[in-house]
Amino acid sequence: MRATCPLDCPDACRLRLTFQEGCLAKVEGDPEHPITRGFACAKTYRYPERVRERLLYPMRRVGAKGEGRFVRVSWEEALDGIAERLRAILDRYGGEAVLPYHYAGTMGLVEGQHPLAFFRAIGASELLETICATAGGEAWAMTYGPRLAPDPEDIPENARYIVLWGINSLSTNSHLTPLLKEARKRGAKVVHLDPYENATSRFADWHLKLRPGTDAALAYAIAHVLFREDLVDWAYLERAAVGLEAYRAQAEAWPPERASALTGVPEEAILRLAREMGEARRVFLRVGYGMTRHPGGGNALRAVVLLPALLGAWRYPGCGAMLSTSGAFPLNKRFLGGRHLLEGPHPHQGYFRPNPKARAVNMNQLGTALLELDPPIRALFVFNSNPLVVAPDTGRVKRGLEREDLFTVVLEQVMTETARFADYLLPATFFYEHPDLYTSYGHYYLSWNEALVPPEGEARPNTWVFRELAQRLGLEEPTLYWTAEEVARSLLDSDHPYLRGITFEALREAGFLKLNLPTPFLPFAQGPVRFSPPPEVIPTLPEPGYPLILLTPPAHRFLNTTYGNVEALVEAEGGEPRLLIHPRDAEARGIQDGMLVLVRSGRGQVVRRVRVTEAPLPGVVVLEGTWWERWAPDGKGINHLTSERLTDLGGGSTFHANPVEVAPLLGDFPDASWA
Ligand SMILES: Nc1nc2c(c(=O)[nH]1)N[C@H]1C(S)=C(S)[C@@H](COP(=O)(O)OP(=O)(O)OC[C@H]3O[C@@H](n4cnc5c(=O)[nH]c(N)nc54)[C@H](O)[C@@H]3O)O[C@H]1N2
Ligand SMILES: Nc1nc2c(c(=O)[nH]1)N[C@H]1C(S)=C(S)[C@@H](COP(=O)(O)OP(=O)(O)OC[C@H]3O[C@@H](n4cnc5c(=O)[nH]c(N)nc54)[C@H](O)[C@@H]3O)O[C@H]1N2
Ligand code: SF4
Ligand SMILES: [Mo]
Repeated sequence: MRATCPLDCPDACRLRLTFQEGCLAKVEGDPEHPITRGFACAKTYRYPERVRERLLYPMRRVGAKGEGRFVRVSWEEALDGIAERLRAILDRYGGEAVLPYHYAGTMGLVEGQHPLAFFRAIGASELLETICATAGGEAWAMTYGPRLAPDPEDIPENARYIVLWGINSLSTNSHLTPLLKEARKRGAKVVHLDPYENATSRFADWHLKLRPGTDAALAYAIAHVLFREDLVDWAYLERAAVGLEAYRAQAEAWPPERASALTGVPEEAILRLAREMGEARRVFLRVGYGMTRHPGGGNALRAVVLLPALLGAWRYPGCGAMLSTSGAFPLNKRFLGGRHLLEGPHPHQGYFRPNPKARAVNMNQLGTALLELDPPIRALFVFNSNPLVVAPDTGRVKRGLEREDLFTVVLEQVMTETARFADYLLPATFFYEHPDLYTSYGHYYLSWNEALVPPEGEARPNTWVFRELAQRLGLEEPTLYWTAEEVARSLLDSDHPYLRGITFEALREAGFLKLNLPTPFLPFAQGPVRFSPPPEVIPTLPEPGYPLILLTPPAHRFLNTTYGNVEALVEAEGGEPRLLIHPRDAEARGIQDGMLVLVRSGRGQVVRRVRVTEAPLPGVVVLEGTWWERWAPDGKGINHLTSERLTDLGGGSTFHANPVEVAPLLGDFPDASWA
């Protein structure tokens, strides 16, 4: 039986699933899917082990918040209890006292987005979904408009120079790798730009290490050389570029020697990179969200993705820049998650009402929202997310979740560290137990999953829970009660040529279908490409007392915190989170390989074991993976160190912009109250 992997990963793989007595026994990649090509990833082969840890019944808290003591209750009791408490809060304080906190535990549009219809129908506070992609998204929108990219399937035949910039694609976009290998066989060179050496650097023909947050300066220096040596494609720029003059003036100000001093990249390397790109022209640039997780991340991304435009790379199939392919899916999202309810004004819809002007809460500032918002958040619904561990500034998030007057409902598949704070904890289904529609942000296939087996225990889909609650509150909004199929039919209700022939029936029959893209697919071959306003250079700087910059990128074998409880994967990642530090920085602090150290930021401190390695640049320390708290020597996750600071564009997260200091841990572990 087949289904699409629901995880937040650009690959959106098609999987072959084997069940034994109704239980998932084996997961493999579908050989018939042109991107999946018959292999899953190191993580998803272990999905059956993840399932063994699942929650099976609704539960009510009996211990203190966070303690994790619950009793089993019936669904009736849980839903009645939640509805009663919610009604009291809505009556007394109104909809804005309620906040949904959700992200991409599943990328399925039905179980991921449609639950929002419930919150919009009661006029809840809106959550701004900014934790991952909005800085990049906004930067892309300013520069190119729709989030389109070359078709990855065109890369091998056409791309002659491949630049992987701020992305560890061998770990985070692993189905790009076979395409890169094929391109390389045909003569393409692969270059990686990243502040530390990782799997992708080792795969690449050439790795350039640059200081975090200095990408815009490096991009300008490349542009400087391209203009100076007349390697730009004037014919393309004349028809496609908007606002080139102001940009060119900025590039003038960044000769390689100046950029070298800021970025740490040797001048000769900048010259060589610019010349090689300029001579190749058929450049495929894969940018990740890595460089966007900085105070100047939006501007950095804009500066970098303009480079293929200077070269006219968009004229060739498989060439140009790829941030995401998501903008190609022309779905009709008007009713998804009750978006239409935000359009207002609304006729009376029963007792509780939508509120198009409901206040918005940036999900990167959950701690502050729970501790300081006025009027306060009184009910929090968490689903498809693990905020205690993934949101910045865990100290504040934890204090928020500990509030006795906060009513917290968590819908989860497993007992996460967030789930332990729930007043009611509700067991969610897995992707093969509920139907759903999937797009992708790394390729152009749309897919549909059937429910392949009945849910185990008493697990239920998110949408089922919100339907039940809606009924108990007497809500009348019809989209709340739509089945998955009705949601999917509404999404596919579009005349866009990319969706021609893709009916619900056809998609259900085939499982996955490629969008009807024009061939050859040449987005932005005619522009417009907006060079103005010229991107700003906003470097990430250390702070007094915190001279090192900590990066916290993904681990190869976890997907955010998903899989972080699967022992085999935890073991393969080394059993505990480790801080990578350069020998020069280690020596200056009397730190030796394998020691425990205290890592401090302006937010808090954690204890970690170090690995002394030349992988990071001096001045940069790296901790791969958003590990569950329980694996850390001090039981504290890495986001105790990160901040709620937002990016320049899109209100995004700044997970790679952490000024810290590191010192050997002397004596006992620090008291938790210090932090
Ligand atoms: N195995 C695995 N795969 C995943 C995930 C996972 O957790 N594990 N997460 C998924 C999700 S939700 C996402 S959003 C994507 C994220 O995947 P990516 O798009 O790859 O983004 P990041 O992993 O955040 O950053 C990638 C790289 O950026 C580097 N970096 C940090 N700061 C800078 C900088 O200033 N400049 C440059 N040039 N590089 C910098 C980091 O060192 C890191 O190697 O991956 C998805 N895929
Ligand atoms: N320091 C640091 N922090 C980071 C990052 C980083 O690089 N560094 N990365 C950030 C990024 S890019 C992202 S995208 C976020 C990700 O943050 P999250 O979206 O919170 O991702 P996960 O940690 O994987 O948690 C998803 C949860 O959803 C649950 N889930 C899955 N499917 C379903 C379902 O159908 N129903 C319900 N109810 N639950 C389900 C899973 O069991 C899992 O516990 O983390 C961010 N946090
Ligand atoms: S996590 Fe990504 S690479 Fe792994 S199976 Fe899922 S979609 Fe494919
Ligand atoms: Mo993400």
